Amino acid sequence: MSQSLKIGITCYPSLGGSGVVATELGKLLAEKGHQVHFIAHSIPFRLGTTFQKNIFYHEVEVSDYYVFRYPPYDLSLATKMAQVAKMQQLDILHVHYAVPHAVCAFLAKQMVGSQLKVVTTLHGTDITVLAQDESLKDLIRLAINESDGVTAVSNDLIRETREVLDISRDIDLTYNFVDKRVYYPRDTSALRGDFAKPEEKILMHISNFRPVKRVSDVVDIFAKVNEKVPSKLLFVGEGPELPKIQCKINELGLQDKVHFLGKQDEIAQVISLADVLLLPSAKESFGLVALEAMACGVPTVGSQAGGIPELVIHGETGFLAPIGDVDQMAKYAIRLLSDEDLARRVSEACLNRACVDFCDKLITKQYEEIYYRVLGREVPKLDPVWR
Ligand code: GMT
Repeated sequence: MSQSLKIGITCYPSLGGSGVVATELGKLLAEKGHQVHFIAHSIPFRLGTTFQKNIFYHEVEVSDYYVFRYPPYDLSLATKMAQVAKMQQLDILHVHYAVPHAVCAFLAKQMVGSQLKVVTTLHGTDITVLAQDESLKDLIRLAINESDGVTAVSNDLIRETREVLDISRDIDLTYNFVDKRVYYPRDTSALRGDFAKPEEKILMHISNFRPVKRVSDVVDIFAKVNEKVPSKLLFVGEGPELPKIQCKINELGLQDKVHFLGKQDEIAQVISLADVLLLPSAKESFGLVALEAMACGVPTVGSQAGGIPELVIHGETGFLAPIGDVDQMAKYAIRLLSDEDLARRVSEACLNRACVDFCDKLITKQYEEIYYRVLGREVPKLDPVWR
């Protein structure tokens, strides 16, 4: 029997941390010789459109038959999962985000048979927001309990999943990871002058500008920092809170100090411009963006929400304060920005931690081990020199 696996992956293909993790994982698994089939309504944005060995894409087409008031995407997805699983003889269906993906995988497995194993990865808001909703709770519990393997991206998310859904099954920890061939400190000397004067520091916030990110806190922190340390604030991303934030910046007279960069693809290049990343979220199961910054040598100042403290070690690779404590976060940022020795030490610790603890190679191997375990197969002696 071949040791490589046939793996179906479903995720949200547009912007979002869960989609990024799913796509990057699929690419790494394909590099290792597994056959990877993405099943989604569009090509995952990190996948690109050029042909890549071992990677296939299956598009879900939604039926808009006239009796449907709402086109049933979930049913079309479940059917497509089952079709691809049968046609390609998938070993594993790995779904990212519980709703609707884990539920669709459960349905697909009913159509295909128990030889198809389902692995569900919980990413955060599927539990911290959606599972709090009584209309979804039982469905999410069912999908999790019926999965052959379940993983979550932090210990805090595992704890919250158990608590909110009152379940006791095993959940594996699989932290987010970064591809170190992409995320490393980039030379920004030619770009920095476009955003800041030589004596100014750069603070950055990258998100989908949803209320959970507390972007207003970012502005408050920056206003306090700027009183002590001449600096600029760069916003990357787009989302519903953006107009409110723009008004706040104008009210505070900070418009000349803030740049809005919109959505950016070359995140490693953009993050490397920053001296500090601000992440004051109200909820954050892991905080992929803080890891991406860490891998570029940029420390995070943020909140102690969710899984952030599992990633950012307070005082070593960044600084954390209670959610909403903008005074304390500003003090930490000022300290980092005005003490060159501290900044250098913290930046080096960031590079080391990202490379060792959140290395793509390590986390991909953890996922593979879970796949072999749920299949009841022995983990093959995996290639000792991978890259
Ligand atoms: O941060 C977001 O709002 C996007 C969200 C998603 O579902 O794509 O990100 C979640 O998953 C990421 C990847 O596992 C985590 O790094 C983020 O912390 C998590 N977001 C939240 O928990 C708010």
